[in-house]
Amino acid sequence: MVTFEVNDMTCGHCVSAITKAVAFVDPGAKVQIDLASHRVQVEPSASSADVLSDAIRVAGYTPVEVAGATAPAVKATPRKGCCCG
Ligand SMILES: [Cu+2]
Repeated sequence: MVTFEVNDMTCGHCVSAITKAVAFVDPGAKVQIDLASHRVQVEPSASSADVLSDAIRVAGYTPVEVAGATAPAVKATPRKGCCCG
């Protein structure tokens, strides 16, 4: 399990962009995103943390790898009216 903190991930659009970016480099990866805490957790199937980090960066975000973190079990509530992108 690789965990990133992505502080410029602000809405559902960002979540899907990051999900797609990860799926592009590693289609078999499991992605779990908690928007409220800006955490992206990936269970890679055929990639490394570096590859995933690059993919998120290329999608336009700034991932910071979090070592040994456990994301809280909080449900993400997308905010309305996000003006990102
Ligand atoms: Cu967004």
